[in-house]
Amino acid sequence: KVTTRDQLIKLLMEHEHEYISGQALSERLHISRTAIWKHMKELEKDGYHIEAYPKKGYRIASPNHRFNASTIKWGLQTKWLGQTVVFEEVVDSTQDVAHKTAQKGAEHGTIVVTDKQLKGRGRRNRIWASDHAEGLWLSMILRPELSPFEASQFTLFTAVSLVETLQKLTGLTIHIKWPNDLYIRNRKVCGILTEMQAELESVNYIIIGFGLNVNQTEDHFTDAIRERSTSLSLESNRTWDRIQLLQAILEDFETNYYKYQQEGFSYIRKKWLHYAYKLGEEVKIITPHRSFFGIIDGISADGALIVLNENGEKEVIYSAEIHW
Ligand code: BT5
Repeated sequence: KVTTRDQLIKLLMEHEHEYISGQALSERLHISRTAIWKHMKELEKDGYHIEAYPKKGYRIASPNHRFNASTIKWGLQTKWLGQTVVFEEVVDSTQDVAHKTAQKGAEHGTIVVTDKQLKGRGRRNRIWASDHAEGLWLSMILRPELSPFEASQFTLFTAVSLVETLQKLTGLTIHIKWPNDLYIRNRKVCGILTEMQAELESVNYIIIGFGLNVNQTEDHFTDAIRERSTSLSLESNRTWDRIQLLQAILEDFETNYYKYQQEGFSYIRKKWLHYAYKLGEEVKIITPHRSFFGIIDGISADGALIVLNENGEKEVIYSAEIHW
């Protein structure tokens, strides 16, 4: 249900660069000017910075309004994803908070969001640089009907959903590097980390974390990763409102989730191949057992990587690092 407050926020966001009069707002929303004024006070309390001038009207002063549970939820058009938000300004890792929250019985769709992580992590305990409030660092708690071996498909699904939203919003061209990276040109802009709690047969819950570089400048990246990393801002020469991005990501993810459930992984696979990075090209593949050069041929019906090895034979790879 869209509340008056949601509509008000939407109107203000649409008129981000101009003032909109109390009279105009009151006519559009069918409430009194006093009611508008009260709403503005509430918005301010929850972190929006509103400018108000007697003859001009109202305006949201900074598009990068404060990031917290209520600003994330306001105007969010989802049924379950992100309807419960755990927000902390600083955490070690949203994945750890999400595991604890899930173990306490958090419902499907609960998200854990932060401004800064002190111990953000990637796969195999690699470091995910996120000790500043310029990106989106979050974990989603999902409780799908799933067997453990299907969980890796969720990473690919998340990648596809993220690419679609980000391309739509930013106009940038984004590719997916198997299994869990989003790339713009030759640089990583986002990484996804899927973890789960499972029995032999069934998944109790899965936690999908992603880190998306949004407003970083080059200075935000350490020497070790600067050459290989980028942010939406660096690629588009503008800053992005993290809340608008996050809301769009959650809304699309929820819509795609239904399609994925109805149509199965084949639906995701087709899209994934469309966005795949280095498809048909030679890369270096490092598996736990060996490393070799091969050509990326695609992904299998269950999401494993298919490569053509040195002898031109097809190999199915479940776990590997890809380099070039
Ligand atoms: C990933 O791992 O790419 C998964 C990253 C998931 C991060 C999210 S943030 C919210 C949630 N909470 C967490 O603690 N984690 C998740 P992997 O494929 O292993 O890649 C890690 C590698 O990416 C590092 O070794 C660096 O080379 C590089 N890297 C680290 N920080 C980066 C950044 N901010 N941008 C681009 N590349 C980065």
